[in-house]
Amino acid sequence: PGAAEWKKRSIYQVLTDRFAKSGPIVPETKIDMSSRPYCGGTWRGIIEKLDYIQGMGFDAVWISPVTKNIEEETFWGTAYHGCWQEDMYSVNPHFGTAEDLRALSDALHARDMYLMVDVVVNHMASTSNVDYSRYIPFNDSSYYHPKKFITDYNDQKLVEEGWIGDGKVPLPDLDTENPTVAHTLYAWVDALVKSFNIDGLRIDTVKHVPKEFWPGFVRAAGVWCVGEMLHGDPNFLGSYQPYVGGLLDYATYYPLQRAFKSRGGSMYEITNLLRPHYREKFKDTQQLATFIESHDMPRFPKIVSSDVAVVENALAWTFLTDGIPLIYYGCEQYFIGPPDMTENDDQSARQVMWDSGYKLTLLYHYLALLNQVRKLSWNAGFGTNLATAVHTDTNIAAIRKGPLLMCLSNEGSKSPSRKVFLHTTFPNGTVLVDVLTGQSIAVKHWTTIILIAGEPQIYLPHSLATQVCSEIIPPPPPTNV
Ligand code: ABC
Ligand code: CA
Repeated sequence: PGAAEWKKRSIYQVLTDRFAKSGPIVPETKIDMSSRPYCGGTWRGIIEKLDYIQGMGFDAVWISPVTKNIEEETFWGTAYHGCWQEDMYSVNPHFGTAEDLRALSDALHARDMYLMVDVVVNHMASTSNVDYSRYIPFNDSSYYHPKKFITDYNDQKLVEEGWIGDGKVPLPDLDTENPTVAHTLYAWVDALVKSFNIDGLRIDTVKHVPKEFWPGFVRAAGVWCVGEMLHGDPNFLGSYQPYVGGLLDYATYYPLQRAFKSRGGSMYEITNLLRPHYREKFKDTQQLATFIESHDMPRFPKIVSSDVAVVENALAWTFLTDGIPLIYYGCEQYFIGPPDMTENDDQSARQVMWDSGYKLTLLYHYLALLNQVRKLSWNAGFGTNLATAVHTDTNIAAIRKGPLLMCLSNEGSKSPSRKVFLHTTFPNGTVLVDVLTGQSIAVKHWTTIILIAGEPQIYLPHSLATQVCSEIIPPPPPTNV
């Protein structure tokens, strides 16, 4: 599948090791997470939880890298995240067999869901002494850049040729400028996609490989790819889009946090992202994956706000603007991270999911609703119209996208009711229904909208709103009156 198919979808990201074990849930003694161990999640485990994922309306699942990793226990723990590659032609036995991975692919396809696999081509991984002979297929130092760690992330040549990691776990950097290396990687990805029937790839460390490498790689993959570039600058991010296609939208990630940060956040942070001169930095904003959480950062409730009303507003933005919604497992379980973790600890968002009991929480139903709204409106103009702001102030943003109008607030559940006067851009007399509460408004030249308890409002024209399945509509929010 290509970009056009992926744009209509929404992605649920799991860490394979942490999401689900297969078989009956047996109570276990608390795992000691300090050694960063493999916790036992598998591809079979994911298969058993597809009802849970699909029940939220997701139609694509992103899993951890699948290749065999180094087995050692290092200073930074084990390779449970899958990014420490050793043998690119074998699968990681901790996650299952090649047959299990194929079974996951088949199980997804039987539900019309897509499989997205994380791939790493920038580096392999090692313990302190690098032994090149153990790598498959790049078993000689001549396939790598000389060992030199990246000390300055603003030095682009060093970012491309230097090594990630440190003396304890160096990540030997592949010489992707060497045509033999490049062509071997192209052949590798072609075979990987075909042998597991993969529908899309998440590409690790895109900015660590020269741009020119990527078009050949994406072509060889033959499926839509979304690249990871941990970089908040939209100009830099946008400059890679012609080479990769899809990108994880880190340029939105940081403004979103600032907008929703309790006290002091401004909604101009996000409506600015909808202005033409901002969009021009990107070839196609509909190929940006929009997210509030990832496995590399602490959870949104930890660094931004744990007020559910605020989380709901941020999620509405994720689903109902132009990018492809991307949700990291556990968001719907209100995961915040272990209390003893500091804000820069990348382990804090990697809890095991089975502790949650996979409950059908309010947020679970809310995500299902967002997915449904997006799907229902897609052909009614949502897919072809870009989002535009019709009102912005410090605390409120109202955004129109095709048939949809949403009002977002960053004030939180403790805030008093707020009245806004909007020029909605819908024709006078249009009846819009808030799918969260069922309340309707009739559009006038200036329409009054009342926001209660910091909750988002998501309006659709009456005919579309009535198609939103009522049983997934969460109970109305608590009011302060
Ligand atoms: C382990 C430990 C860490 C320890 C580290 C040395 O070793 O867990 O606690 O600090 C995998 C694992 C990690 C593991 C690493 C290294 O491997 O998941 O747990 O860390 O062994 C991708 C993946 C990530 C994966 C790898 C490696 C790469 O998403 O899960 O990590 O395969 C850089 C890369 C980025 C990479 C990230 C981890 O490191 O560019 O691709 N992610 C600046 C730089 C970024 C840099 C970032 C963090 O710092 O510009 O390039 O990311 O070091 C914004 C700015 C950004 C700035 C951020 C922090 O602030 O705009 O530029 O990012 O405002
Ligand atoms: Ca590199």
